[in-house]
Amino acid sequence: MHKAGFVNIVGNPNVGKSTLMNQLVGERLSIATFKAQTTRHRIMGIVSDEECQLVFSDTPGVLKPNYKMQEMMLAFSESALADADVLLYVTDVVETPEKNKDFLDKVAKMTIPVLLLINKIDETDQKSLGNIVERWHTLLPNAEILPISAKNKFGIDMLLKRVKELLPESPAYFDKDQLTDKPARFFVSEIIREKILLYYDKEVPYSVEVVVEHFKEEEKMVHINALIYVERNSQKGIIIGHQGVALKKVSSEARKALERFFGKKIFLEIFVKVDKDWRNSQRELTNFGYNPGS
Ligand SMILES: Nc1nc2c(ncn2[C@@H]2O[C@H](COP(=O)(O)OP(=O)(O)OP(=O)(O)O)[C@@H](O)[C@H]2O)c(=O)[nH]1
Ligand SMILES: [Mg+2]
Repeated sequence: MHKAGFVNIVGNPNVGKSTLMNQLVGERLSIATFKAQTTRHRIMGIVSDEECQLVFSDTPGVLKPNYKMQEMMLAFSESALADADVLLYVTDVVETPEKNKDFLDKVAKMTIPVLLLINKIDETDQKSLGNIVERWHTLLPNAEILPISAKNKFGIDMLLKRVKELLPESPAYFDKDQLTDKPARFFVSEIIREKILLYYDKEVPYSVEVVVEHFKEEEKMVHINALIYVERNSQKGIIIGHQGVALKKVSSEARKALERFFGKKIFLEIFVKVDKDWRNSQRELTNFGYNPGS
């Protein structure tokens, strides 16, 4: 009997969904930073063996949209409620459970198995954890509750075992050697965006989109040209920095991370361009690959 299914990871921003997905898949597919709203897309990570195929989906943290891009992000999160065979609802030991109640109400009404994962238990003690478990039990009475630490890989093997038990009988959805639904270019832009999230403050990283204009993989080397789009001229100045120092630093960090990702030498060129208010332009969002419906 072969088992396969969609195991979708949802929850509020910054609770550790991407860290968890990377641990479950055993690869650093999804970028994860200390900043909320790091993930903007739905990203699949596929784990296969002889008897089963787990198709994990990492999704953006649930939020109240302020502009069109965030509407797309929320739509990605909601799409993960629609096609899940098993839902992993992630929370952590610091967030308020009542945040984003509408989304939680939808989760409470679901008829598929829901695992409520309380992440970051390395940051709390036994007694507080007991209280958190109790509160969540009232909020999602039908969910199985598992305390984990994604960062320390605590509880992950048990979680994998439980997910496999809950998986429906089904043939595989993807080739057994396929790792993700996204092309190499997507990971290039995400790795560059990760460095931007880490390097710049305030609104700047959130106003950025990274587009890979040229990507050519050779035997020992990958040639990449990327464009960083910002919303305003002032942001372009900040990204480039005095005498180009900031951009140089980001390029160099991104290049190192890309070399780890591809296991090859990377030739990377990055330019910066202004695209006014792209976060509110449906046309630009579609161009940039924000297509939650497809
Ligand atoms: N202490 C601790 N920190 C963790 C744990 N798991 C994740 N984190 C940290 O939490 C922060 C957010 O992690 P992400 O994986 O990016 O969270 P996310 O839910 O994907 O966030 P969004 O994509 O913004 O919704 C990062 O700084 C992680 O290192 C954990 O088990 N313990
Ligand atoms: Mg994330």
